[in-house]
Amino acid sequence: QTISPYGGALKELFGTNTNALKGQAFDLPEWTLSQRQLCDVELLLCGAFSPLEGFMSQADYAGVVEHMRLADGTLWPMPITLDVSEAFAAGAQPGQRIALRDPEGLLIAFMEVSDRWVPDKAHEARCVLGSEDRAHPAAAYLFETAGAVYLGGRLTGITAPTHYDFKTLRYTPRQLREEFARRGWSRVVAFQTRNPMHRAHLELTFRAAQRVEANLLIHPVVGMTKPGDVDHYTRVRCYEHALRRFPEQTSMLSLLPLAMRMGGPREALWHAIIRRNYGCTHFIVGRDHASPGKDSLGREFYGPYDAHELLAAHRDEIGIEPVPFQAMVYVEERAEYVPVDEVEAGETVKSISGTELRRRLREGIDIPDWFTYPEIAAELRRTHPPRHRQGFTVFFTGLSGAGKSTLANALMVKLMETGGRPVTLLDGDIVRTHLSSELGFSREHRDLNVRRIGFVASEITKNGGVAICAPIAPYAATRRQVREMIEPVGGFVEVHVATPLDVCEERDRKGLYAKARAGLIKGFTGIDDPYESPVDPELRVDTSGLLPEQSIQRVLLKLEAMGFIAKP
Ligand code: PPS
Repeated sequence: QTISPYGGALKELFGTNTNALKGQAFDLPEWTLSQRQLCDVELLLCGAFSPLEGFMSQADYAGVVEHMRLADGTLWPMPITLDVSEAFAAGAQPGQRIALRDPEGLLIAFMEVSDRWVPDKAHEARCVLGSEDRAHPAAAYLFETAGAVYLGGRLTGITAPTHYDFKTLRYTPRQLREEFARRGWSRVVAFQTRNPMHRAHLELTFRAAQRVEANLLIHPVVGMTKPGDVDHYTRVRCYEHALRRFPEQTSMLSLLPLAMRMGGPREALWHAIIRRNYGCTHFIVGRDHASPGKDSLGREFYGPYDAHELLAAHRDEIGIEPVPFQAMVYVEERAEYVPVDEVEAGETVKSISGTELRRRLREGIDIPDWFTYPEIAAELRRTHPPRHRQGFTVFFTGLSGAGKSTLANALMVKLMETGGRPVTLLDGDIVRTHLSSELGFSREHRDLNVRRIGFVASEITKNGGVAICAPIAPYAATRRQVREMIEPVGGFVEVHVATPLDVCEERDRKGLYAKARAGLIKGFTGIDDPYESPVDPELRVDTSGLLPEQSIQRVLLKLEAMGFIAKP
């Protein structure tokens, strides 16, 4: 016998005769789903969010926000809403049917709009997340990304969102239930994760399965997790390695295309309900479950065991058994992992935090066997090479004539001399010839120009190359945008070429300062257009009293100190 879905029935929402339905889409208002909405729709359509049959009505939403209950009283902790722009909402009044498409334009589902309202986002954030702090990723999404209007209504599915990766590991609730039945598994404990699995996680899941005498489902989230997490491609390869470490035929792996909210205890409750829909009877709740980390004042958003308490309080109602776990730590004397509350006085406890692991990867330092398995460490090293093998961007900024091009050219040559990584020069003139030939020097055009440079540099950096940029880039906000584009994919080194204006003007290699002073060129940087000096660049070089060799030496030393060039 298997566990019933939450609410009694699996609510699969696909329409019958979808070909005929598709023909009805052409004159309907069309909404292109965001990545997060696409995740929600995928899980709504396959029944993972049973008993929901679409995006929440206003009454369901209000009940969920206030006291975690749908209008009919069913416990449900997380709002599942379709946020849209005001402009789109104007044409989507209740009673209207709308078409939901993926970003490529594929028709995913129809929605019969039943409700349209303007949510009180601050209230939602306080009740659901416990905070309005933008350091919480779901609060940031709510205030900065989500549309102003919510639509509610039933869905009729046409096509499940397409995935090209790990197809054989993507079981729907129905498929997973069938697979459990085929294997003869009646008790299954699910492990939720958004991180690579190391020995602590293996020990924890193994103990959990033993404790409740169940088979194990590793059920990692591959939809959207916390920004900065290890990408899911790498993680899934790690999970596949991890799976081979379990006794054969006891465990399986399936991927969950969920968009996490990092909502701590409420999220844990939601995770448990979802796993029941997938046919699991037990659910592991660890320390800091679905934690968003620290708030903007450096305090934890939730207590480490808040999720344990909330699940315990509702265990009968959700019908899936929570399996609470303390953090697992390695005890050196026993050479094994134990829950932290079982450590005895005088024992030596070892652990490696996520931050410390990232540092070790970055600096190419040893990752010990007690922490993880060698094949998992190797997998992580493959996608997280040490800094001296990562891509990076050197972004020179400064006035015209400050020496940016000279430095950029010299740096390129020095890096080519060393070898190892492809180097691309994105000098101001090169870019303005090949990438931005139609642009002038208005604020808008300069911004466009600098953002284009940032985009190209980020692609180069992501692919392990070196991009050397040398625009004036006079505006701090735009430079910050470029940094934000590049830092997630590799190194970003801002070098302020801080040669004073009078020296630049004195040099006047291109005669442009003279023209600007004479009023022949308008809006010239430093003369009648602003240059906002970087406040906190990685390096500042004033080339006035220096030979090019001396200036470039400073840049090279900086790159070495930051780890981007291997020390000899
Ligand atoms: S920006 O602001 O970053 O988009 O500028 P950039 O692409 O680096 O282009 C600067 C070069 O264009 C020439 N030039 C001007 N510079 C500043 N202001 C005005 N109005 C202007 N008109 C033309 C100038 O030669 C700059 O080259 P560099 O190499 O910096 O001297």
